[in-house]
Amino acid sequence: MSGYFITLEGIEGVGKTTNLNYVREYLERKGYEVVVTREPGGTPLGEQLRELLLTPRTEPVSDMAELLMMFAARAQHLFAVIEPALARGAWVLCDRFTDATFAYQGGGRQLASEPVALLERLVQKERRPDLTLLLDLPVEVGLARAHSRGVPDRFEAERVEFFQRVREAYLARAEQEPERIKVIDAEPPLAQVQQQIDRVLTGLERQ
Ligand code: T5A
Repeated sequence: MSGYFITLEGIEGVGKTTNLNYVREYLERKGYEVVVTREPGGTPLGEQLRELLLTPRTEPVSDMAELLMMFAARAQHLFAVIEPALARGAWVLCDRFTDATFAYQGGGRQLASEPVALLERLVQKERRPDLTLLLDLPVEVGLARAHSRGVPDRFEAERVEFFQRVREAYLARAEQEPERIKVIDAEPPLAQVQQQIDRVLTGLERQ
């Protein structure tokens, strides 16, 4: 029996981490084994790469170096965590995955989708998420939530226009893949956001 791979996506401060825990509790109540993980990260090597990627630095970082580090972390994550968990039938809940690379490196950094798609095929072969919850809200609202937590990381320090491009790239992907990517309006109070998530998860059980 193969497991089920769910990812949560969205710009800074949309509530991915908050709602990941909500989805985990929902699935655990149903009796599933749930593996919760994140990108970049999810393995000791991946967490070290995350630290390198998120720490603000004076040295300019090439967009290509950033892209390759994201996929280096992802290759290790697939090898050590995601594929083994899916192979034993677990549900994998991942805070960000390759849609984030299309959105941040493809859209935000303006590398376009071709190099991302190339690495996606190389690193992931056929593996894609079964379901993606794209939490969406206006950039200003997300950044205000994220900034209320303190010192911005290397991405959070980007300009508003960067996150506008990221959001647009996410929404464009959702339009291209409406079956997999479910857009959730993340602006209302949490209870209303979670009602929308409930509807998607209930739909899964009926399949
Ligand atoms: N990245 C990642 C790439 O560039 N390429 C890639 O391929 C990948 C995988 C990772 C960074 O790496 C980049 C993108 C990112 O910049 P991260 O920590 O995973 O960083 O991502 P962040 O977006 O920075 O995580 P945040 O913690 O900022 O955002 P979350 O998880 O979306 O938000 P959360 O749940 O922590 O909530 C933020 C605050 O809002 C409140 C929460 O209580 C919390 O205080 N909140 C709400 N408030 C009111 N109403 C609601 N509905 C709320 N929902 C949450």
